[in-house]
Order: sequence, then C-alpha cells, then structure tokens
Amino acid sequence: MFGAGPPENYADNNPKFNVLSHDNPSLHNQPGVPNNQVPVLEPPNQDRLRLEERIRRDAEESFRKSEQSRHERKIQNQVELPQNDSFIADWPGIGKIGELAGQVAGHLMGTTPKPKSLLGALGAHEDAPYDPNAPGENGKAVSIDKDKLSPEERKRYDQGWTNNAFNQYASDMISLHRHLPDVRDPECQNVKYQEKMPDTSVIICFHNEAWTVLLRTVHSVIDRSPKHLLREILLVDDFSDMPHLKKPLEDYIANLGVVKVVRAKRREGLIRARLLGASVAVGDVLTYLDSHCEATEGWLEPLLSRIGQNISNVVTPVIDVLDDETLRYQYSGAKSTSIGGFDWNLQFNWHAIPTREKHRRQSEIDPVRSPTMAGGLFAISREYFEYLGTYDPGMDIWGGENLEISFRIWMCGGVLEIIPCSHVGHIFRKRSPYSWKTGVNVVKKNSVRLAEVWMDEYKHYYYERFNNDLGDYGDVTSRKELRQKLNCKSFDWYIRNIYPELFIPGDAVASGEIRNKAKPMCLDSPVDHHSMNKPVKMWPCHNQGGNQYWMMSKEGEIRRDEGCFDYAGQFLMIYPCHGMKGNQEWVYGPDNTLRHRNTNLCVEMSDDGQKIEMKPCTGIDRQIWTWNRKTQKPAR
Ligand SMILES: [Mn+2]
Repeated sequence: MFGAGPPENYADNNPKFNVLSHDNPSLHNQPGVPNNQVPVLEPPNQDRLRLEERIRRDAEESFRKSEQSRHERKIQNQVELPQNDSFIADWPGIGKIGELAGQVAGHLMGTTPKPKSLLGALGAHEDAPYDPNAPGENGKAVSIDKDKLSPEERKRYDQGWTNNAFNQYASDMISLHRHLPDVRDPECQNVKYQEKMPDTSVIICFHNEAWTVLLRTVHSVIDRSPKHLLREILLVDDFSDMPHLKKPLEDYIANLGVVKVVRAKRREGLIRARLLGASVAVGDVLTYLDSHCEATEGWLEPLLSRIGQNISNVVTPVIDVLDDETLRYQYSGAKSTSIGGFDWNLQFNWHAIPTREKHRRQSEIDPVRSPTMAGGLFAISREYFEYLGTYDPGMDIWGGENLEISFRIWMCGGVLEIIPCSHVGHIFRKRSPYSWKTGVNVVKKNSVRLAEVWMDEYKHYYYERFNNDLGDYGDVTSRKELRQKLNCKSFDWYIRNIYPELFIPGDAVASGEIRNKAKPMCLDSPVDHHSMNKPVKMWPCHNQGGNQYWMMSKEGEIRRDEGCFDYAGQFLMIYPCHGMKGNQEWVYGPDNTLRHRNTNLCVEMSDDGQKIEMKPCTGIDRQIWTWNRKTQKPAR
C-alpha cells in the first residue's frame, strides 16, 4: 500500500521489525497481561538527601561547564559522513509477563581459581597452552569452508546459525580466553586514572545464549578488569530453556568466584531483566553488557573513572563489531567514533561526531557527548540510576527504553558520553533467532510512552507517522511526576543544545507527496539503510504518506529521516544526508521544477512514466511537480 519497498510507518506487524537493522528483537507479547510488576530497587544506604544534593551539585557543575564551552565553541556547518550503519542493540523475545522473582546462584567474591575444562562439546579450551595460531586468536577471523565439513559437522554448523543468528560453530572453535589486540588509541595507554574509583557490578542479561559466546563475554570481563574494580558479574537469565544454561552453567561459574546467576521466574524481557540485575547488584556502578560481547584491554577503567569524577556522567564504551560469521574483532579508531541520534520514527541511529563537539573537545580521546545511546552497553552509578528513576516500569520487553533514558539523562541534568578509550566488541546479528509473534507492537507502545512524557510538542512529529493512532499505551502519570520532581528541562532545550543537527520537520519549506503533472505518479522510495545508493522510483500516487512523504529542508535537501535525494551524475538516488549541500542541494522553483543546483539538470519522469531521468530543464509537463509548499511554519 505504500508503493515500492516496505512502508516506513509504524504499524503492528510492520515488516521493518522482521528485518530490523542488524539486531532484531523478537517481541512475543501477551496482550492484556499486567505489566506493572517490576522490582523496586533497594534504597541506597546513604542519606538520600545528601545524595540528591550531591547529584544536583554535580549536574549543575557539568551544565555550567557545558554552557561555558558552548559559548566558546565555533559553530561550523559541516558534518562528516557516518562510518557505521545504524543499528539497534538487540533483545531476544519474551514469552510470559508477570511478577519478577529471581533466584541467586553461584558464589560471590573469593579467590578466582582457574576454571576446569568442560566437555569438548561445550567448547571450552581453557586448559590448553597458549597458541597464537589457535582459531580466532588475537581477534582474527575463523574461516570455515562449510562444504568441506562432514555431514555431521555441517549439521552442527547449520544448527548454530539457526539457533543464534551468528556462527556458533566458529565461536565453539575459539578459546574462551582468546587474546585480543589492544585496540585503544596509543594515547589511551598513557592515561593515568585517579586512584580512588568506584567499583562495579557487571550485569549481563541473556536468553538462550550459546555457551562459548556467553562464557567468552564473562572471561573477557574477568581477564581484562582490575580485580579491585570488579565487584561481581551478575548473569541475569531471562528464563532460558537450553540445558547448558542450567546446572552446567552454575557448576562452571562456581569456580570463577566473582560470578552469580540470577534467574527470572518467567520470561521478562530486557527492561525488567536489567532491573532484576540492578535490584541485587552491590557495586557502586552498574555496567550493562549484552551476552555476546568481548571486553578489551583497559575497557573498564575509563568508564569508572568518568563516573568517579561526576556521579551524573552516564557512559558507554565504543562498541566494536565482532563479525557474526568469523568472530573477527573489527575495531574503529577514536577518530571514527560515532555518536547516537534518532529519527522521527524514534529509531536509534549513528552519526559522525559533529564539528561543534570536535571543537569542544581538546583531544581525540576525550569523552564524546552523545544525544542518545544504543542501549545495550553502558555504565551508570547505581545511586544515580535510582535517582533518575531507573526505567519506565510501564515499558515492556524491549525497545524505546534507550531513547527514554537518554532523553531523561540530558533533560534532567546528567551527561551521556561515549568513552573513546573503552572498547567492547559486540556481535551484531542480522536477524533475530527467535520467532516473531504478532500482537501488541511493544516498541510502538514504549515509544508512545516516552513521547508522551518527554517530547512535549515535538511528539506530534512522531505521531504523524501513524496518523495519530496512539493505541493503548497505559498510564504515564507517575513518569510525568518523575519529570516534575527532577525538575527536568524541556525537549526543545534538548534539541537546541544537545542535538541541534536533528532535522526538524516543522522547519521544512515543502512537504508531502511529490506528484508529476503529466501522470498521477509520485516520487517513491524507502530510506532505510538497505535503500541507500538505490534509485528513487516512480509509483502511482497513493496519498498515504509512507515512502511518498518527502520534506524539503531550508538547506535544499529533499529528505525523509536520514535519507536524502542525491545526484552524482548517474541517477537520482537515496543517500545518507550529509548537510554539505553538494550533490544533495535542490531548488523547487516557482515554475514547480525540481532542479539540481550543481548540475542545473531537472528531475524528469520518463515518457512511459516508469522511471526518473535527469535532463536539461525545459519545463515540459514531465518536469513539473506538485508539492505542498508551506506558507506558515508551525510553532516549534
Ligand atoms: Mn546485542
């Protein structure tokens, strides 16, 4: 119904969620089941008033500094192209929702004996002497010619992919203690951190995770974290049913000393599993990791150091890519660090560091302020997390919680930063290994909740995407009270100060479908990352927005979300908006032609009405386009 390509609008069963970015949550939900039963965090032992005062003081101090540097900063209108595709941290689905109750197994603290080797079938190799040529050592790729496998091996290989959406067979060949190269920028190795730093509980939530991937996450943390800073590792099991995650896991971690398993009594989903972990954590800082990660040398100190400097700093490591097929560790240098953003579908995305932020910082390894975080990997003071209101308990399972906490951090006086000296590898999956059950669109419900509470008048840009059909999003009264109690700033403040690069639909000079005069055909294209570098198409006008809804920015871009019309001499295509005009600058003339500023060519519908050509401007009907010019700018 939206023409070429999948529709862009949110809707239940939106196909976008079946092929979502790299990591795809599967959102099994049971409509109508109460969702208000979440664990309440224990109040911290310290005097609450003193804590709140300290947080407020820290927050004011950091805000004062930020204002000061903003005045000093040179604003330049230049953005570099992002290095990474957009992606979203994943969460594997959920079955039942209900009361949370956890059971703690394993042992706390104590010495850390060398773990005993498990059965070969479980893929443990830790008793073997170090061999630099072992599979995957030093972060190298494990390449498997699957056609050379025996029928039995081939079956295991295929099953590994089916179960996990990554190459479990390759992972099982790699040591649980494999070495990784030191991927930090050289300057990071010389940084001296303060002596007194908060310690941390590392919280790893999982559901049916592969043994070697989960345990390599655990060992990478133990092996590469200073002992005195690692208070505990909490493995939060969100109701897995794979046998290796039952007694074998408990037996294994019993030898590690520092690891505990916390079991949910039923399927809870990411948000409540994280809260369950927080509710039993004892460290000063909560450090959340996904269950398919590998921490690198020096990953922890810069995170904890930053929180030690200011309790209202919330920090994330640089998330590097662990290849889903070869488990190769692909790192990115500090220069190409990406920051988090979002679009008006409230989808998280990545951007290059804006010039204003480059100017604010003194060195490539300074923390980078980020408007949002991907959500899976971050560290936050346990006390500050509670002060800030943890997560919205009315949110279910997965999705939207990362933007919600990001907005809340910034608007309520905190700072959200990416720490270039801290690197953690993460397997980005291209699909979810868990099946999709239709029902309530949980991501939409969560996103409407956050829009209602935090986005003020800007929420309408999101609601327009689904014709203001908000659906049942529950009661948000308590979250609005939280916002009031914390005396948070407006969303307009957030946009202007923290994310001024975001395109505001209200600033568009034209919007809606772009209809040809010769035939009722419209310019049509999706703008997701699969659509980049692909031609814009002609499609019968359907007047339903979606892939035919375009906006013209003041800078002459024709865009939707992060996708812009771009002409580099071959054909009219969609390309990530870069804000540098060039191939993306267009003129919608008074004669209703669409002219490419650089080449002076006009957008023309082909004679048969099937495609788009770039031709010298002649003003024939096939070059005339009807597009709604806005005469009045809506209030921001
Ligand atoms: Mn993940």
